[in-house]
Amino acid sequence: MALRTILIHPDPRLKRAAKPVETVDKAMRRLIADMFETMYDAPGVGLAAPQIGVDARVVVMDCAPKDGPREPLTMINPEVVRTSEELNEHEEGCLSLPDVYGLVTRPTTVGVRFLDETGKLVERDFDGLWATCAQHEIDHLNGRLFIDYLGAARRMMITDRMKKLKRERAKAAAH
Ligand code: GNR
Ligand code: NI
Repeated sequence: MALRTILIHPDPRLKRAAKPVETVDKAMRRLIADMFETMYDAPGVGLAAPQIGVDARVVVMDCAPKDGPREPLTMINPEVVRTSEELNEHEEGCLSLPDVYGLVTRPTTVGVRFLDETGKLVERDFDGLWATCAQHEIDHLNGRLFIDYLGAARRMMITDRMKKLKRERAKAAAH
């Protein structure tokens, strides 16, 4: 297993639709293991493959309470098949946007069809943080970040802040 580097916005690899997975093989299970290690280390409640520069429709999540047992969930080629009419506003963050938070309105519950890490087709309903996170991660697979739901002015301010952060990190790494 290996920790992978999480890409920071802006990066063209975060803006592209990711490629569907064709076979769930050993290499895929190794990628999934690396993604969980990277997500728990960060720490975060979800991670999408494009965030580590991998062009594949793969998501890992764990929105279980921090004081309880882990509930790792892998979604390959996920598709939203149902959304509630009821909407819910939730404060979101993103590992590709360090220290940025914003309110995003999304359906309260969603049904998602996906392949699990064994390649089995699964359909599951999500609510609460799981529903918010599942939609946030599927957005990543479609090249969309949560700041795309905010106003243009706010988004530009955040993008400028992230460019500055990346410049400072590159400078620190060179020393
Ligand atoms: O760790 C994360 N927390 C979070 C909080 C509210 C809504 C979505 C998320 S996902 C985020 C990790 C991440 O960036 N996943 O892509
Ligand atoms: Ni994210």
